[in-house]
Amino acid sequence: MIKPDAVAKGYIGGILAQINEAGFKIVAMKYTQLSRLDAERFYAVHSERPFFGELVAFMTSGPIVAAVLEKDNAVQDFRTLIGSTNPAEAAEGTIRQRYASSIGENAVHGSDSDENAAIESAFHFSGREIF
Ligand code: FUP
Repeated sequence: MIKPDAVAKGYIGGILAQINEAGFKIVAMKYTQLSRLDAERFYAVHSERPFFGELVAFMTSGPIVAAVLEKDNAVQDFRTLIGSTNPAEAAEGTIRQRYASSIGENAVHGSDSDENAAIESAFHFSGREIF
């Protein structure tokens, strides 16, 4: 996902270009906004964390871009491309270093395993929206 902060700041094009240049194929994509229930479900794993309320409020604060990306070693390579969760610790040239402003408003989400990538892909897209 390209998160509401990056969408609001006009970074969709820059982020997608960087994703393309890194060799990812976009096999599904949509511009949408998460409801409160959507965000609570998507981040259910964090429901007991102190930042959960803020995370849900932020993720529902404006539109996002959801996409499914394909590449060899996609999960690991995408996490390298986006950089650390906290942009202050993200490596030079990573998407979060370039476009994120804080650990909460960190521009992009990437799946952390192949299993979660499949779950998160099904969360956003039906089978006939994936090419
Ligand atoms: P990541 O996998 O890098 O997106 O990071 P996490 O799954 O650990 O966290 C998911 C989201 O929770 C982050 F993108 C932002 C939010 N978060 C905070 O707001 N504060 C924290 O201390 C940790 C995470």
